[in-house]
Amino acid sequence: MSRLVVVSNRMPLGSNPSGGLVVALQDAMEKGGGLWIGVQPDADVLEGAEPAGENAVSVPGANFDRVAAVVPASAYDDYYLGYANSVLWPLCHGRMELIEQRPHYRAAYEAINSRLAKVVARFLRPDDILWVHDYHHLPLAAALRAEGVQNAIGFFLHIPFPTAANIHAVTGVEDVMSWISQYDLVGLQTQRDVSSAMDVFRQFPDSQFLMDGSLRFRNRTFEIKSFPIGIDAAAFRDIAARSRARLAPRARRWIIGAERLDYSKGLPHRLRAFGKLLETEIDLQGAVSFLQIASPTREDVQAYREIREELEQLSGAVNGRFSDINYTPIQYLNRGVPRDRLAGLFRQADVGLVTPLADGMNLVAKEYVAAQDAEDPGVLVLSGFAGAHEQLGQHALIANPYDIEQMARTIAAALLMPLEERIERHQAMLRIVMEQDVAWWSESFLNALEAKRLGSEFLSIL
Ligand code: GDG
Repeated sequence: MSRLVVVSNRMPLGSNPSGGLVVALQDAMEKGGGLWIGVQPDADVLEGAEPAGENAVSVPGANFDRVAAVVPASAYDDYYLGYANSVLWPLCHGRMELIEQRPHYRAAYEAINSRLAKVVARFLRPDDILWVHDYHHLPLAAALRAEGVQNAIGFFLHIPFPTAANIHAVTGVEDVMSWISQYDLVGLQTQRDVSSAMDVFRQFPDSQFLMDGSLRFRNRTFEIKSFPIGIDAAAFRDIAARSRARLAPRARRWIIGAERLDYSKGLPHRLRAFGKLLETEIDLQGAVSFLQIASPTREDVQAYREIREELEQLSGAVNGRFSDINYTPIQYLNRGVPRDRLAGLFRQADVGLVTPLADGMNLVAKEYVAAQDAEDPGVLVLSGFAGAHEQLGQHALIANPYDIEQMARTIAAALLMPLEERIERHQAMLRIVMEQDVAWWSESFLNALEAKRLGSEFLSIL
């Protein structure tokens, strides 16, 4: 078993890191003795960090090794808020009008990845397999190859792959293709993303589609496949069942939504649909409330400040119109809540609204399903634009965020659904969420990557 080296922008911190990815990789890391490498702006203090050579610190205290590449804070902002979140994020989510391209963003993005590559290369052993995560690190394999690294390198993109038309919004698109081709295995969330990626490569004469399903771009052969990410479903179900969180008053019907306050999540559309529901279904006034948890994120980016204002205005307008002395239609929280509380709230809510405009997977959809009481489950309302639609779309109620009235009617149908149908749909979804959980996801990816490593080792013996 080779050692697993994971690279992601943020490294799991604390002595008992509990994020989904950490849980998923825990096993693999414990077996081979894992190493996790992240990026750290030099202005932030990392508690317990110890110097680990040039531009790096190590953070002891977890049951795998942790190293952070230390980078100048100003370059970090241009890389993280700039290129990653003002160019790549809107590009991948099809929000072209929000792209803000500046030459120094791109320069910082490449420079930080080169600097990170130097740190990674220093800690790497010849047999390690590397798994790089997300759009912050597209050029990392190219930078590692420039350092002479020949290890198998896998990449997983957590967000949608840009379409063949949209990709041209990014300056230097062939460089991006060439970055991607330096990985051995590229994992995407859905078949739809794989099709987009194939369409993108097909546009370039330097691409060749090989018989075994792999792709050749210039002198590199690699593979692009879908590996839909899952959640730690059994654990989430238990947390939800044990949680003491209560929606009050209990006599009322409850709809829930929870996400980072991101423009990709379709929150304004959802608030409008809820307003439309109360307007058209008069009986529901006073009888149903909507709890929307929207945790703040990337607030230094203009587009995020704007959507926050829009949501405050919209929720205020609906509440102003439909509130009564003992009734608040929308409870809008612009802050996060603890995980066990969130799980308990999911379990109590009659309807879970997951209606993004674009989303790689959307774990909330899966968590809502896992959290339900199987004997009296709530209804998942899902948009076709969430990656989760590929796995759950047959059994959820489908809402189109671009059709407010249709979405309002779908929420009404969810509230009216008889117990038998709720149980049937929930059972089907729960089976998928439990079977294709986060361990299944990481094992499938790592097995495929390991096969690549053994394949190229075999070829080098010949
Ligand atoms: C990216 C992709 C892809 C949300 N509010 C609170 C809270 N959360 C938790 C949820 C869930 C996680 O955050 C959000 O995950 P999502 O998948 O829904 O969305 P992104 O953050 O955009 O994640 C996405 C994912 O990567 C994985 O590949 O699915 O498509 O965009 O776990 O429960 N957690 C707590 N309080 C909150 O208020 N504790």
